[in-house]
Amino acid sequence: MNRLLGQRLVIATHNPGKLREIAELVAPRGITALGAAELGLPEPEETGTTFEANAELKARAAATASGLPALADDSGLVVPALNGAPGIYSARWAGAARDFSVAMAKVEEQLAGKLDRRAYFVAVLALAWPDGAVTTFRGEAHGDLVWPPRGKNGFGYDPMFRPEGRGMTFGEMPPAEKRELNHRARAFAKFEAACLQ
Ligand code: ITT
Repeated sequence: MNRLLGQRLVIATHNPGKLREIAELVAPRGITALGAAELGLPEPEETGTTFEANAELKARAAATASGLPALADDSGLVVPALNGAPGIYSARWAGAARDFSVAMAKVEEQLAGKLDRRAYFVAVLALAWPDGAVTTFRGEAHGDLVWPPRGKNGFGYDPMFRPEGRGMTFGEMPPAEKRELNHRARAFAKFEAACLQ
């Protein structure tokens, strides 16, 4: 049942890069996307210990505050050779200034001397309703890390992440090519299959 058709949907993120990507995914579906910042919604503290828990708490907070269905994204870069770091702390590694050149340099510094440069992005989308019901959808994109960072497209860790089988980093790819391959679009495809048919 498509309860979302013709609805307004809050995109419960304060990250402009995510908002742009999610709004582009939602646009063709006849849904009006509203950003959390434009609605003046507060940014909840991410107290969860998993991507799922943090996505749920952000979606719930936005749905409760706005009285509308809300879609939140919790995501991050997982590096197995760093025991999964930065993982759910991916935004926090960039510090209060959200400087991802600093966060990427930190990843590279910790990888020094390690041969295993594999990494993957995770995105968990949570859809919450004002009555408290929540569903989550997970997508992943696997690849490896290059140094120095390359390209100015995308956001966050994109300039150092090269998806499997491609020569270009997400930072070098045109947005349409990142859309075919990325974790957020993969999670969105599951959300679409479950909620927008
Ligand atoms: P909201 O909580 O308001 O959505 P945030 O940036 O704090 O914004 P997260 O806690 O989910 O969101 O942090 C995820 C971080 O992981 C994000 O800041 C990016 O740096 C990184 N990240 C997630 N998806 C990415 C992508 O597609 N490309 C590059 N980096 C990404």
